Order: sequence, then structure tokens, then C-alpha cells
Amino acid sequence: MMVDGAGPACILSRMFAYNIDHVAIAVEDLDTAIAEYERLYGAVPVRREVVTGQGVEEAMIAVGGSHVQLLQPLRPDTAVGRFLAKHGEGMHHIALAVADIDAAIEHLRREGVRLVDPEPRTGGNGSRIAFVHPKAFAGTLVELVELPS
Ligand code: V0V
Ligand code: CO
Repeated sequence: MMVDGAGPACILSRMFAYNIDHVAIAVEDLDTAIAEYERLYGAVPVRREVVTGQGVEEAMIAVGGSHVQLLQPLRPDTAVGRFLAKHGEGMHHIALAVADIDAAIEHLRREGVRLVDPEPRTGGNGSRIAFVHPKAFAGTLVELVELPS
């Protein structure tokens, strides 16, 4: 389906993305990364949080209507810890904001898409999140985010 222009037409559909909520970058050390990001781009975090269930500490840097999410693993035996060991620092995932994550997951399930999370989990700021496996599309890990209302 083609949708002309940005938001409104997409927002009408409960299962499709209406915004890039964040682009996540895996880093070895959050304090160092935050300081470097501020030095380079003059941008500072609006929120910093440990999300135990995902094994990360995250810092959200607001850029327009979206964020850059800096991610440091809490331990090596986590998704981001394994990513760093294998690939080093770099782009980790793109997060698409959806109005109804249950509808989005159901849509992907019906399309036969490989999901990491068949049920939503808890993300930063009390959001509901679910990951789509990188093998589903162009080796890119995608996170669906339903923001708290
Ligand atoms: C792994 N692979 C990736 C990748 N991570 N490809 C692209 N982007 C990534 N980020 C590739 C990897 O190179 C392998 O490809 C293959 O996937 C299997 O990887 P693995 O080394 O066996 O790694 P595992 O066991 O960690 O599994 C990968 C998945 C895992 C994607 C299943 O990372 C996962 O469950 N991720 C979802 C949870 C997560 O990432 N949480 C942290 C962010 P080859 O070598 O087979 O070709 S938490 C967050 O964003 C929050 C809290 C928020 O509020 O936003
Ligand atoms: Co994320």
C-alpha cells in the first residue's frame, strides 16, 4: 500500500508505524558516549534508565520528534552484550512507533514474519515493545514501540 506524505494517513491504521521513535546505537560505556555525543552534536539525554528485563541501560537523546537511543549492556550475556562482542559499537536497531502493538504483532504474525517477541514486553519509560528478528528484513533489527498514553 502506498501512502502519500507523512503522518495522518498512517495514524489512521492501528497496525502501521507513524513515527521513528528511536534509532539505537550500542556502546561500550554510556557516560563516555553521552559526553562524546554532546561534544559532537550539542545534544544531551532527556531520559536515562536501566531496563533490567532487556539487560540494558539506555539514554534517550531527543532529535526533532525522534530520539537517538544510546545502549550499554548490563552484562556480556545480553542481546546488546553479544552484539558488541560480535560487531563492536554501532547501529543496533530502529524503533517504529505504533498506536496498537497487539494489532501490529497480529498483522506480522499473519504475514508469517519471524518475531523475537510474540508478546509485548516492557521497554523504557513504561512503553510496550516487541522486536522483529533481523532475518525478517535486510538484516535490520526492528523494535515496535507503543508509547504510554
Ligand atoms: C544480532 N544479529 C543482528 C543484531 N543482533 N543483526 C542486526 N542487528 C542486530 N542488532 C544477527 C547476528 O549477527 C546473527 O547473524 C544473528 O542475528 C543471530 O545473532 P546471535 O549472535 O546468535 O545473537 P542473539 O542470540 O543475541 O540473538 C539475536 C536477537 C537478539 C536479535 C534474537 O539480539 C534479541 O533478542 N534482540 C531483541 C532484544 C534486544 O535487542 N534488546 C536490547 C535493546 P548471523 O551471524 O547468523 O548472520 S532494549 C531497548 O531497545 C529498549 C529497552 C527500549 O526501550 O527501546
Ligand atoms: Co530500543
